Order: sequence, then C-alpha cells, then structure tokens
Amino acid sequence: MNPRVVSFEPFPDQRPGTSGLRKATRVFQQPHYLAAFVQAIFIARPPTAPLVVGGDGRYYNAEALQIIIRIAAANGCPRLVVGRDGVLSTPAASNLIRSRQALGGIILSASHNPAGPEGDFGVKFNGPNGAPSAEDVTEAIFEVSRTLRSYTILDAHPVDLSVTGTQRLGSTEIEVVDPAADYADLMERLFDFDRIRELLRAPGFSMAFDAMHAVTGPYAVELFERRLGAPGVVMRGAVLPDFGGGHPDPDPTHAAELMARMNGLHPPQFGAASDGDGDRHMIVGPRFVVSPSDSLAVLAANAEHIPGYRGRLSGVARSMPTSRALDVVAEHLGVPCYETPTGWKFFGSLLDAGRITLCGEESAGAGSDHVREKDGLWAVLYWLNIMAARGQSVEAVVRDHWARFGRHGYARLDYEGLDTERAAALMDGLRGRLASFPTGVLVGRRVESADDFAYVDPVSGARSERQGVRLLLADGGRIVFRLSGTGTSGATLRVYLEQYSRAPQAADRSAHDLVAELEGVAAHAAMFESFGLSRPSHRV
Ligand code: VG1
Ligand code: CO
Repeated sequence: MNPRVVSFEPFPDQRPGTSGLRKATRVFQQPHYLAAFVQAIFIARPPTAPLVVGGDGRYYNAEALQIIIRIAAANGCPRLVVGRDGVLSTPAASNLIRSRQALGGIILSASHNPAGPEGDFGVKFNGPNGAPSAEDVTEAIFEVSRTLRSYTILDAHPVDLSVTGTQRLGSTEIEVVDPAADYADLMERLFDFDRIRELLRAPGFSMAFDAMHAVTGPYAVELFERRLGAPGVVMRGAVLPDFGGGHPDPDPTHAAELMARMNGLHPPQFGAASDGDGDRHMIVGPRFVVSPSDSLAVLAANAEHIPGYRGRLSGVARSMPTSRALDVVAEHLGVPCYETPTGWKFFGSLLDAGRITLCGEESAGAGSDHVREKDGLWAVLYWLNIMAARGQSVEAVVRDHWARFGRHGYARLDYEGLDTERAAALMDGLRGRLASFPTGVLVGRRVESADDFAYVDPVSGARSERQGVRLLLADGGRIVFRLSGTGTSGATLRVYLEQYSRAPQAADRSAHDLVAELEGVAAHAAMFESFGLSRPSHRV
C-alpha cells in the first residue's frame, strides 16, 4: 500500500459557489477532477487532525468517498470519521465535526439538485466549528486548484463502510459510525420529546414526513418512528442513489405526493419534508403551506416554548432576500437581527461569537447554534414542540403570528437556464440604474432606496460585495434580484418579492396574490422585455 503521485492538467473551474463546489455529475466523474479538488483542499488545509466525511447517498457518493479516503490517508490524515454506508446528512456531519473536535469535514452533496449520471454532484468543505468554510478559505482552495498538477493517493482496496467500527488504512484510522445516533441524541437534548410523543399519540393526530428518497430517511425513522413512537409516518424513507428519480426539494411542487395527502379528504394534521442533504424543511398543515420566511419568524417568536432555547436567544439573523418577518419578531423580543448575504457560510462567525442563536433563509433553511448548518429535521421537531406546547394546529400558529406581527406576503420567482452573459448584463443594467430608481415612480410604486447589498462581517471584518440588488418601496414592499450560486448550467435569476401588511384581511389572501403587483414592478425595473424574459420557470 504505497502512496502514488498522479499527474494531470490543472482544472480552471473549481471555484466553490454559495454552497461548495457543485457541478454536473459527469464533470465530477472525469478522470482526476474530484481527486484534484480534494488535494487542493488538503494543500490549503493540511489534514493534521480527524476529518468527518459522508454524503447524501446520491449517485457517485460511494465511489467519491473511496477516492477521498485514499487521498486523505496518503496526505497523512490521522483519523477519518465516516457515516455508515458513506451517509451523513449535512447537519449531522456538522454535529460530528463539533463533537469529535475534528479539523473539519468533507460533505458530498448537491443538496436539492437531482442526482444520477445526468444530475448533479457536489463537495463542501466545513471547518472545525462545523460551518461551511468562509470565503477566504474557499478562495484559497480555488487558488491552489488553478495550478495544481498532481495529487497523492494510496493504492488500496475499497474500505468496507457497511459495518460500524474502527479499521486501519495505512497509518489512518477509519471509524465508521451510525449516522443518526449522535444527531438524534442532540435533538433529544433540545426538544421536549415527552410532550411531542403525547401529541403524536393524541387521538385524531397524525403526521407524514416525506424524506424524498434522500438522506433524511434513516434519521426520520430513528427520530419519529423509534424514539417518538409514531410508526409509519415516514414516506419515501429509503435512501436511493437517484432519489427515486425525483427532485428532492421540499416545496409544494416537488413534494407532490405529500401535498396530495395534505390537500386530500382525510389529511394528516402535520406534514413535513426535507431536501437531498437534510438541511432544508417544509411545514404543511391540512390545505395550508407555511412560507419558509414565516417558518423562521415563528421559530424565533416561540423560543420560550422550547427547552433548548427558552430564555437564551441572544440575537437572530436572516439572509438578505429572506422576508423581514424575522426583524419584526426580533424587535418585539428586544434582540438584534443581522442581515447577511445568501448562504450559510455567513452565519458561522455570528453563531461562534454568540451574537445570534437562531438564523435562516427564505430557501427553506433554518438552524441554530446547536450545529453550524441549517437543519431540516431540527426545524420539524421545533414545529412539533411548538404545536405540542401551544395545543394549536399549524394554521392556527401561523394565523396567530400574523395577527400579532402583521404578515409579510412573499414569493420567489426563478428564471432558469439563462445565458450567463445576458443574465450578468441584466444585473449590471440594474446596478447602473440604482441611483435613478429613488427619484421616480415605478409602475405606480415609489422606491425609497435602491442598492447593491454589501456585507461586512461584524466579527471578522470580512467584506462581501455585490450580493444582490434590492429596491425598498415606500409602502413596505421590497424587491430583490440576484443570480444563483448553486446552479450547474447557465444562469438562474432569482427575483424575491415581499409585501408587508398589518391589515387583518391580508391573512385571507394567498401569498402570491399579496405580491402579484410587485411582479410587474420587478419586470419593469430590470427591463425583462428587452432581455426576452416573460414567465418564471419556477415559483415558490
Ligand atoms: C440556494 C439558496 C440559498 C442556500 C443555497 C444552499 O443558493 O438560495 O439560500 O443557502 O441554495 O442550500 P443560490 O445561490 O442558488 O440562490 V442547499 O440546501 O442547496 O445546500
Ligand atoms: Co440542502
């Protein structure tokens, strides 16, 4: 078993985006592509301490893990902690990094993007605090990758990852762990499991959790079926390499089977779903969908009901495009509310410094200082704990929230598959017109201010520019434009629409209805017509 040096031509395109390096599976399967990126990580961050590795179980997960293990061993990594069968959800990996005091972790996932030979694959590198690496680290890795011409790999047989226990590969110890055990223990420390168990047993109460054939299946079975004693609540629980051919994005379009049940004749009282790597969540009641931004605000407003959070909210944070429903709650609680660029990597330093306890994004991600990633099943348990403590349905919890704090009607429009240069030109055009917006009226709406969001991390001082164009309207409306950083072909323009209202009638209108007028304002502001944009390809 000797380390072997393998040479190749450098890859110029390994710059990580919003959430790690995400590419078409075929790109990752090219000879040396994955190995080169992993070697670049180990040059930027030599693996001198234990590393956690695992992934969401998608196509190429198993092969990629074997490559990573052999490169880690050849680069002198003393110990690897690997999820059984190579499976670890993103939040569970974050937890393991923290509890094992590891140097960091490599998480294989393209999150909610479809899997398979025609789908996507991804690699994320997290640091010792369990959080996605900050931009200085991802940039350092990218810089190394641009000129890297060789990697070192151990010539060895594949390691058996199907049984828990410790084995050796060269001088590296490999510990295979039950992916769900530590994580489920952590959940039991945060939430009132006795109360949730009672709720799940109450006559007439039932729930359904859609694991979308992705990574949360085994976690959900452990939590809901074993520890909370509710057999049969997990739908599509087997982890399949192609996610059952589906698109594991927990929104009403992609969780169609769950939605059919929730809108059917005898719906469960509580429905939930998570994404490919287990960090997003969707919450649904009978014929009632909770908007992700509202979910985050509800979690913050109800912290007093949750054992792990009662009396200890130091502050909260949301990504810039996320609705300002959270800000209203923070003001009421008298705690600071930070506004960060899109992507979880910006929350890490605020969480580490104790400035915030809870945070989240409009893209169905919420989390807290229990790990350093967003966490889907955590959010589902949090909701169950709120319902158990308040004795209310999903819909009643949300309607109460609106009555107290007002409602932030919200929608996101995605324009996918755009030509990269034209999309960049559209954004540049908006940037060029920023100063002109507040001086005039756009389709009958007055713009109070317009800017291109820039962020200075209050802890590290790191500055991030050009994070999205935002138009604040005088009547409580807001429009945000930004380009996605997780796509793998062409460009995706995201347009975020938000309208605040304290009028009681707002509760009875649909979210899309509340922001419908803003769609025209957005189209006008960004000159959609001259870019040939008409209908979004996806609405959430
Ligand atoms: C999207 C979401 C962002 C999220 C990111 C990763 O990024 O908008 O909020 O953090 O995905 O989530 P973008 O750049 O495409 O808008 V996940 O669950 O895909 O790791
Ligand atoms: Co995800």
